[in-house]
Amino acid sequence: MEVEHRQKEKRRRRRCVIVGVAVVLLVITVLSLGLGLGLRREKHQIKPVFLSRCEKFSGNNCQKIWDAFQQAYVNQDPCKVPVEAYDPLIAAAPFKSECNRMLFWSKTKDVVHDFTEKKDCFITLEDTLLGSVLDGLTWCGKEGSSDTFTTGCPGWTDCENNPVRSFWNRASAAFAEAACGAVTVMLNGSIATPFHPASIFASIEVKKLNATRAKNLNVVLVTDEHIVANCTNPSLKDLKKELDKGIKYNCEEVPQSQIEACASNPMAPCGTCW
Ligand code: DVN
Repeated sequence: MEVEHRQKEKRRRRRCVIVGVAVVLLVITVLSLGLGLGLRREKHQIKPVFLSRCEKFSGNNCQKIWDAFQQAYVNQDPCKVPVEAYDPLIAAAPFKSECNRMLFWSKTKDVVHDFTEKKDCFITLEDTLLGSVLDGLTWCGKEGSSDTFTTGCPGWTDCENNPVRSFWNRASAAFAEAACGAVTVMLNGSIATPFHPASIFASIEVKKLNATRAKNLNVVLVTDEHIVANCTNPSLKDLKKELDKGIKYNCEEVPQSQIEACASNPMAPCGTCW
């Protein structure tokens, strides 16, 4: 009886040890998987990308521009970087007023950049020094650290004042403030609300167009075979109403195929694509 009881007790202890070891192993596996999946903030090399993209634009002190960039978010809570944090960066690499050449867009990113890559007629924010240097990148800092991280950063909608979103909001405002002469925007005619109030174009850029510099706003409503919105769309009436008094409004529906064909035709002069 006594012997049987001791053996039972031994077996129970052994089971406890095995379960304990299994739990520890499981915790270690989950933790290392989590770290591998990017839950930890990692230092990656954003600086070489920044500098090499910047050097493609001649006549700039790229190290000075990098320093101005970094000071906006380094050693900060990545959900508490306000748009104003990038004021020194915009001052270090200001946008030029390229009259009649500035092109805005909303929900038409691919068609617009395909067009500006092939034809040297228009300039989007992403064709400028700051826009092209930071296009497609993610970055953030951390309190108590002077490093730049590229993983584990808050996403676009995780918190409003994240370093990436604040940068694009600040840069978009400065780019629109510099807009001059005839300004163009490509909007998407395949969605119900081409001028959406939550977009950067509607919430920031349109509000910064100033009639002392910008004289016209030409809307190019890009359509495909499924036209959902045309120039009579109610959201475009809102756009017209929101413009600074003195800026003339115009809207044209243009098939995407026409824009693509024109972009690919080296003989087509600027300004004849629509
Ligand atoms: O005129 C352009 C240009 O100047 C730019 O800075 O702002 C204007 C375009 O912004 P938009 O009007 O908000 O247009 P979209 O198409 O709604 O959004 C543009 C971009 O902002 C997206 O392509 C996203 O960038 P990404 O992911 O391709 O690097 C980004 N974005 C906007 N809302 C987002 C978002 N990314 C993630 N989540 C969101 N909710």
